[in-house]
Amino acid sequence: MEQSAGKFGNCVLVNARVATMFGSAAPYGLIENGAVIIEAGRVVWVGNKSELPEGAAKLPAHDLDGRLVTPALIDCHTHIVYGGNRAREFEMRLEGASYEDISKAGGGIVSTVKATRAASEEALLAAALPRVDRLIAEGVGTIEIKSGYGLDVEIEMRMLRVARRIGEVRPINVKATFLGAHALPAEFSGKADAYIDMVCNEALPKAAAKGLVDAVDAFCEGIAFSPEQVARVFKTAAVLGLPVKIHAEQLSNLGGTAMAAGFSALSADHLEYLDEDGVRAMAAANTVAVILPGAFYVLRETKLPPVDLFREHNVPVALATDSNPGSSPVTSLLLILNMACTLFRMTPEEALAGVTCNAAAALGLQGSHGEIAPGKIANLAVWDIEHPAELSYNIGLNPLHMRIWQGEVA
Ligand code: DI6
Ligand code: FE
Repeated sequence: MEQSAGKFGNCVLVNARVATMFGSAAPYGLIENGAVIIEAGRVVWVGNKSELPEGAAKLPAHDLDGRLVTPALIDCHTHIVYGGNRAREFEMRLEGASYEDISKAGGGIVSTVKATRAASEEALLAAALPRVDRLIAEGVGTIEIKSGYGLDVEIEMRMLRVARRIGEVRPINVKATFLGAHALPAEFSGKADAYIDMVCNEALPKAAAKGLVDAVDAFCEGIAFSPEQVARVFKTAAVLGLPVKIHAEQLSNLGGTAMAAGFSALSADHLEYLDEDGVRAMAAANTVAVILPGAFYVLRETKLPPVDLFREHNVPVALATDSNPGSSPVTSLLLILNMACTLFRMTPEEALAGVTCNAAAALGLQGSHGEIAPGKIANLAVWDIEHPAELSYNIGLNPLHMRIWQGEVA
């Protein structure tokens, strides 16, 4: 069956293998000989074809020829809007330059801030769209996009407007996250607390007042901000009624994750250096662990995130591209599935949960996204494969047959 883009309408999908990622005791919530009823852009029924409700016979049926259906994928941590690129820095590192040499030569995150500030809103959008399109082509239906390369009031808002516009010009839901506390801009050198004052008193309230912010993130690290500084940003978020997330324990253990759990953070991200107390704090706060194998790979890290502790304490684990010009120039979420299995020893089932149900929870979308279940938005991916493990196993193969977004083929 080939469908051109457009309205699918109310229908029933039949002859499908459905990895619901919910409910049943079967791995992947898999239903063989499955059927899915879609009405008004939502899933209203999923189950075995032999148990279809009577009214289903009146709906147009689409035969999926035995293909595998999963929830549309969710990339829950990206920095996909930015100016320039850092390919020259990549070359310099391979030629033996240290991160410090590169910073002195004007490279690193500072160079992306410079290029992002110099770019117009149109230019930032034009640069981001091909990257977003790569994700859509792999069945991604929801993406989180962070600011954090403006580091001043106006450019942070420009980045967030671009994030919003991506959701208007492409068939994808966008969650926009304010990451003003990502790095210290040169003009605040030696004055990190004054910069945090600016973020709390000006940048974040202004961006929130314009409706540009769905969540607030911060980079808690020796090279970025302390847990105390990040807590100030989170207090401002709480006053504004916005949920928080954190980049923490990526290069060292500063206790940022436990601090963020105290603010009921939706997620804590990276987490290579997290200890068991931090994992316990996450479990108590229902905070999702977002682990990012792209950055681990590019930075040639050796310290693994504590995947066994997440399992032991039932902390849900999500995966994302962390798409950014420095530590993870990655625009393939399928590649991330393979990396999570190969580098972090996750199972293919855990990996798929990491880009569906658990990624939804990392964005506060567990009520509407990430599973194929009655009442959920009909965001689905139809794949030319037999078993869901193939999504993690293949490298560089994109078996997407069709993406259904809000009940439409898109
Ligand atoms: N952690 C990262 O890995 C990226 N940001 C962050 O907080 C790096 C961003 C960059 O190098 O441009
Ligand atoms: Fe990141």
